[in-house]
Amino acid sequence: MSEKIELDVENIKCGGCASAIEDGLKSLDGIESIEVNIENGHVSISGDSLSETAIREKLAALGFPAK
Ligand SMILES: [Cu+2]
Repeated sequence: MSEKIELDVENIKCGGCASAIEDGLKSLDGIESIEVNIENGHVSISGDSLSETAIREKLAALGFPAK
């Protein structure tokens, strides 16, 4: 079943940050789409059987920890 995870993420400053997040998260299981708002650091992730823990760990490893 499709689900959505919404996170507020630190350190997002430009399109390069958004691309790094999109590329990094795409490798995780179940991810269908990722939307990054550069203005406010909001990240919306849609997919199936998402693991918020795995997503948070990946974001932290990329240098963009979720609040
Ligand atoms: Cu950037």
